[in-house]
This record gives sequence, structure tokens and C-alpha cells, in this order.
Amino acid sequence: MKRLAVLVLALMMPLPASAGDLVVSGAFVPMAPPGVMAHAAYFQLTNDGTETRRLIGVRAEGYAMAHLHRSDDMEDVATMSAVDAIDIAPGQSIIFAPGGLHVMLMHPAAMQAEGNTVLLTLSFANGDTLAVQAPVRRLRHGS
Ligand SMILES: [Cu+2]
Repeated sequence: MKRLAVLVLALMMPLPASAGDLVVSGAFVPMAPPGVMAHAAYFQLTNDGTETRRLIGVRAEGYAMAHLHRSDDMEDVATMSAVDAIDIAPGQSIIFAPGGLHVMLMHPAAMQAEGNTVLLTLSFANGDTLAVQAPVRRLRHGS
């Protein structure tokens, strides 16, 4: 009887928005101009655990492809390159932000509107996945 009670309690626990000790915060997708076939998603990924974790890939619902990218400024020419894996040490936060690391969302099935949510699935080297809801936001310019 005691074992059954523990099981029921476990099933009633709310699902955490994290995979193990990995936590995502501040996820968003800046709204892209019409007709753009690739745009970016950003977030902060924190490792609250005691072991280094390795981010190895991403999928995005509603896009044919999604890749981990890093932007580089080389002599005033903005370039970006694919990133195969990102290690996150215990206690470390990796920040995906404009001008640096980003998730490249490619070939959207439909145009995103403000208020939509893009479902990202992050994949880790140990087989864990982490679902991230990234709201689509209009960026303010000229302020
Ligand atoms: Cu990119």
C-alpha cells in the first residue's frame, strides 16, 4: 500500500520545464519580415547540475530545418557558422543572443505572427531532450 501511495504522488507532480538540471529562460523569436526564409531564436540555457552537459542539436516545429549557429563579425562583414556541439559546465549559463549564438530557423511552413509560439526541442549528447516554448515577439527599433 505504501509503495502505491508514493507512485500516485509522483504522477501528480507537475512536469518541470527542464530536463534534469538544465533550465531554459527568456526564450523568444524576433518576428521576421515577410518572405524571409531563415530567422533566429534566442534563449538562455543554464546547467544547474554537477556534470558538464553537451548540447548537440535542435529541432523546431513548423520549420524544415533548425541549426545551432554562431554569428561572427569579421572586418565589418557579418558571417555565421554552424556549431556542432556546445558544452555547458556545471553552474554555467549559455546565452543565445543577437550577434552571437542563435538557433537558425529555416524554411518556415508558414509566416510567424506576433503571439505565436515556436516549439523548440533541444537535444543533448546523453539522449535527453528539452522542449522550449519560444514566443514570437516584435522587436522595437529606433529607441
Ligand atoms: Cu544563423
